[in-house]
Amino acid sequence: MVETEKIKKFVSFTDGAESVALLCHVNPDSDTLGSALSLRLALKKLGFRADVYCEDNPPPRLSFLPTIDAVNECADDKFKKYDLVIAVDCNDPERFGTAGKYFKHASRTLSADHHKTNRNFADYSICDPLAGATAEIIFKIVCELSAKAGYDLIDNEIATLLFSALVGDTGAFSFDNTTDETLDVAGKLLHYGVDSHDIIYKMIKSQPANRYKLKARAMCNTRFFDGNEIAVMTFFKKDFTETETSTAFTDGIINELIDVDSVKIAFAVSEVGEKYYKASIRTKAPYDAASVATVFGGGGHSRAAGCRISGFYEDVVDKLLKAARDELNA
Ligand SMILES: [Mn+2]
Repeated sequence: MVETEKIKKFVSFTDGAESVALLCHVNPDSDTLGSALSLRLALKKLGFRADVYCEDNPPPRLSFLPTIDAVNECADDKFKKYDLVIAVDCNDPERFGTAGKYFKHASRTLSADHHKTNRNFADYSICDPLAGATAEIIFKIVCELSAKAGYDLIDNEIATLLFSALVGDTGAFSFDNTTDETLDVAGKLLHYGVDSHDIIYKMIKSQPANRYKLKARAMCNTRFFDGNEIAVMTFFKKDFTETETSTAFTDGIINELIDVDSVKIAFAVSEVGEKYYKASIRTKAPYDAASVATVFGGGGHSRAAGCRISGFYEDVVDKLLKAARDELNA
């Protein structure tokens, strides 16, 4: 849990600022988007210019998020030098991708994050690896902004954005990163009329037909190793092409693989370029997904992490298997 003093110090960095850029990570998920967009709304209520940037456009399945169209809406403006840049849910400046240009030009920089691999790259950072989502920290920041303003800034849109972020990062409160604190924040957000059932249905359950077809292919492509303790599912280029999908559609499919009883470490490998692959990693406790990802320069959380690897497909799988075996035997 983040100490109140740290939240107060974080908020004090907004004093004297007029313009704020909020930066999301590449391949944005509901946590980075919901956190940035909710903070944007709160800051706008207080009279700031507040803009959200992300290298990639939000995935279609998150199009229901309130104010999602605000992402990159100022990307064509000449305005680049913000008084303050806040990185949201990013463990490393590399995660900004092209949006990093705003970070470089900023007078002051802040970071709010929950990755234990956070590299402490901003002028002031709050990183709580025990937070289920960065949105838990953003909720406290908005509460502190409210206390300073003398009225409650949170409304249904802000609450919906934060709640969606919690749902995404905790698998609708089912992963082991869900704490009493997570549920406490979620409960408070419900007071603002958040439609929790609708959000969980849209984020976890409903899917377009082409994602279902992509999932079916990935399941057929799954290989099990070491007495079914390690498993690798693969999304090849042709799977994306033939189902008219993209890597944005793979989100969450790997969770079905780590839910197989015997599987301790699961990989979802996506072919993203010529001899270039993106790997998502899921583990069951006590095996650490982030330490597997770190072998390849990636990062993430204890149970969920990711990395990128170049090479021939079979070599990539061999490298992942070696890293997984090292983790199982560590
Ligand atoms: Mn997150």
